Amino acid sequence: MKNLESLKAWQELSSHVKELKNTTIKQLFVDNKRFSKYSFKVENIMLDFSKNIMEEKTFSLLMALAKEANLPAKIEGMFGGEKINWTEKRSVLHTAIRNFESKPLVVDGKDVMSDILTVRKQMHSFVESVRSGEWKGVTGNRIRHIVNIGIGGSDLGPRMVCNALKNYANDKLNNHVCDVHFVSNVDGTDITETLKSLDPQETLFMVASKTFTTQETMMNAKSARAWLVSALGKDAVSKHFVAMTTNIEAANSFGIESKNCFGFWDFVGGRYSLWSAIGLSVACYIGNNNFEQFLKGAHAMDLHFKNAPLEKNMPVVLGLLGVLYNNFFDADSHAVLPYDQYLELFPSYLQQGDMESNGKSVDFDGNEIAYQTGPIIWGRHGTDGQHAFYQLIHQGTKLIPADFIGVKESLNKIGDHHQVLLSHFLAQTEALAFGKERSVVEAELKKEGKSAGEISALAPHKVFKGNRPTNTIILDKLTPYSLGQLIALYEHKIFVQGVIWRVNSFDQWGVELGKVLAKTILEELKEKKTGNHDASTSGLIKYLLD
Ligand code: G6Q
Repeated sequence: MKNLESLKAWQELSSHVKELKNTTIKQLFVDNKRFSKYSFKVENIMLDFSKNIMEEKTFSLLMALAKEANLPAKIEGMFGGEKINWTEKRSVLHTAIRNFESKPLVVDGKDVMSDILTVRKQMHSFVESVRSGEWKGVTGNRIRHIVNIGIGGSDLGPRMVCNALKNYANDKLNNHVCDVHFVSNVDGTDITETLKSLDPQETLFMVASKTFTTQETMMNAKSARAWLVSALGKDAVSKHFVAMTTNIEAANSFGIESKNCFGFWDFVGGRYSLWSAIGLSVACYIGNNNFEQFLKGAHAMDLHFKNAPLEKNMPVVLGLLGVLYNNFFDADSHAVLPYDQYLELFPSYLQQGDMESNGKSVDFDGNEIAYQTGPIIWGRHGTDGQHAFYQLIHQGTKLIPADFIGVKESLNKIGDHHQVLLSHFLAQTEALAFGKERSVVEAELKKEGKSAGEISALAPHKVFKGNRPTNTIILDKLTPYSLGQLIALYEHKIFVQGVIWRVNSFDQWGVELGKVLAKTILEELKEKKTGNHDASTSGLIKYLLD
């Protein structure tokens, strides 16, 4: 197989971008059809990608790159259950767990859809019994608090979604049926602070762990069990603990009965598992109907990704634009800026989704990669981000492509809040793209009555060069369905980029080494020994032990 940099489209892009760098977004907007050319809708999500440093030729070369990289066949392969996670010999089927077509999907001679539907039903009746109050704690109380204990993929997704869908967690009386809490960090403060306000009689722990061996999760689960047992006795465990795991045996040994274990499978990667049993806390919080809508939204995006032509395929377009800046404009990072308070955790969720997937430096064939792969993902919800780091995006020396995500209709209509929020949402991408020229700055300063000396001293500081690329993504409204679409959109964007960069987006070997070294250090800390390390690590161990 040819390497990426020897592909025709890659080489053409490379020489084309040299010329493109002399063009600005402002110049490109001389074409007054640019918005209609470079924006489209998928159901209730609109993407405007016109404010990019991209000519028609750039766009067609990006599409050619996708074809030359065999993207359409790779998409088919993922949906069809091919073992595209080849370092772990696994299919990648998070799309199957949100599939609502009644067709079998055979993997290794087995129809995975029937297992998926069995767990979906099990989750459904469990959620019903918790939310109706039929599920009782050991003292006969109903459950008012759910504590999800998990980390990484078993935490970030459900945590972000519960936060984003708070508005859908209420019953008819406008009360939360049950509240949800998340404990992830091995730092004892996390569990201690969470449990402080909870009544064990009304608390249900959900141990979310694919492997049921993760140190942080097991430690937190054991501390939670000790807390519960000290208040309500040993028999309470079966009524106050459930597990979401592929390792039912380990959950049983912990004291959780099989009927209270919700299974999933190796073909669901941790950071893609929120649609599976790992989403149980979400389903309990927002109810079955909303959870089903959430899955259906993701499924709709799956169908779009699978069937839409590349040019009108939202994950494909976003993915390729990311490649353009990452590989041809030397952009190291990509900002995700949601203008909706409910999406405040979206950037940190996406950090794992993207960086753990594409933060790789070895290709399909095990060769060291010479080009850039996954960017640094970061961001914060607007307008808070504006008052924090936007200065650097506007006037710093780094090119930071950004996605602005907003909603047309607010879920909280108070006075003019939403209009003000939208005004900032729109103004920022306008300012980033078009900037403010020196002549305009000088004219303004003159009008303010500044002297010639003052004008020439101040003007350079007030100039905005512009030409900062952005995508604008607008949801009609934040609903379980549209959130499902949005998350799936980014999941597929990550996949597209992984295909172009020729990396396995579905393994995460890079998190292993630190875990292994920590085991040795833990023993040393317990035995008060400095062990055999480099001078710095030994010095630090000694410092902490003294
Ligand atoms: C995600 C990773 C990782 C994983 C956690 C928790 O893709 O695999 O973040 O989700 O390490 O693992 P367990 O669910 O097995 O506890």
